[in-house]
Amino acid sequence: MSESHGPHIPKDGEDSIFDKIVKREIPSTIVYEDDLVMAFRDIAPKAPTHILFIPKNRDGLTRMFVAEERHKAIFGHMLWAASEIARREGLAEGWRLVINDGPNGGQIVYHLHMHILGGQKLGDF
Ligand code: D5M
Repeated sequence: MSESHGPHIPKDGEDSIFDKIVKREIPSTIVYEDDLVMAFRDIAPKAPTHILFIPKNRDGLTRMFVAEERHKAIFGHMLWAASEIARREGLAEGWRLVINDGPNGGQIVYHLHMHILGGQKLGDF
């Protein structure tokens, strides 16, 4: 992450941390990639399997709250990609898909992303 622990909000025209991962300017462990999404292991895993996946083209999607009609297709694709990544990771026993949105949702990186968590029985929340 960046040096600060505050939110990471890319300015207009600037790359987010996750854009830099897409461009391979920041190293990551990529577990899945297609034309539209990229998935990589979370740097601070909260479960034995903790994967983040993102739209490669942020297209204004800093957070879920700002989604527009044109983003419907990428959301559909991301849900399909989640199922594909879960299968590749062998998560047949179950897993969780999480989106942290905005300050109260605990969002740190303002490039829309989904978390896949699994590999153990997850606690209630
Ligand atoms: O969580 C953002 C997540 O992004 C948090 O779990 C850490 C992860 N992170 C931050 N930087 C990196 C890099 N460089 N590689 C992998 N994972 C990273 P959220 O609270 O949903 O915004």
